Amino acid sequence: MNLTSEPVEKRKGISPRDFYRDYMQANRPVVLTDLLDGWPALGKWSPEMFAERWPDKTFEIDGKSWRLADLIDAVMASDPANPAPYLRNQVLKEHFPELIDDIRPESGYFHPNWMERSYRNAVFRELFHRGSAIELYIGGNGRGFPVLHWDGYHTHAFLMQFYGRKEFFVYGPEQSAFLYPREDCPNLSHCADIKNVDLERYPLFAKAKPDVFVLEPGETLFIPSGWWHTTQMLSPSISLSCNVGNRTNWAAMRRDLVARSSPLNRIKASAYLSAKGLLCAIQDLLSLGI
Ligand SMILES: O=C(O)CCC(=O)C(=O)O
Ligand SMILES: [Fe+2]
Repeated sequence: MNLTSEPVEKRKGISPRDFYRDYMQANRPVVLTDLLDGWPALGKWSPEMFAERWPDKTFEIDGKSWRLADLIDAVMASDPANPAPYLRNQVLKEHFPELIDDIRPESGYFHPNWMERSYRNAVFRELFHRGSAIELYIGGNGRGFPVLHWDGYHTHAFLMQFYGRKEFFVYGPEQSAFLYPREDCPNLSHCADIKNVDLERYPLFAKAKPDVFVLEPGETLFIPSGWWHTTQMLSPSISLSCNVGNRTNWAAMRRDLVARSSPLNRIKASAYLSAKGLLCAIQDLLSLGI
């Protein structure tokens, strides 16, 4: 098995349709350097903007309550020896509805997204509503995502960088055997902090080879279903994420969602999601010709 990760390409000028075929359907990561061109958020959002407009808004991070102005001070002063807390996975439209006009989530690259369709089943309606929400991340130099993981339920993810620089560590699904997935949550690695792995306990981790690169402001990483990743910020940083499910990853999503249902509901959940997948595929055929 060749485990040297191919470097993630950086591309621009690729149409949504070609992106869908060459990356989403092929389940290959890519950095799109022009997806955010023309989004008002780019060039407008900064740590100072958040501190000035919402100084007293509070967030709970790692059990402690933070005023946004104090958090931004910590983010600006953050360094690897003393990293600031990471405000992450905050649903943008809940916390900052005023900022929705600055983003263009209707971008063709994010569609089709079956999680945004309507669901009669209340459990899946709620799960997909939350699962497809655009999320915000603000953090400082030296801090990163707390755990090596792939995104829950095998969704695809777009990670959009608006301010500052973020380093990514990406491993293909074929490296799972070296990454010690947790038995209770197979999308999280026992080797949460990849820079401090106990190699006596997790010896195969030494064989894992990530592709490492920096996401610059204006760039978007597409991280496909089942690809492992984690991050470290190299400066104060502001990003958004968006998760997508469609024909390209529905079978894997369905398997995960069914496995997570109570044993009594598994057959029902499986039939429901299969039928919904078929319906969504037909809708796509009629409206998009994909
Ligand atoms: O931007 C980051 O720090 C990583 C975010 C991420 O991978 C996630 O929220 O699933
Ligand atoms: Fe992720």
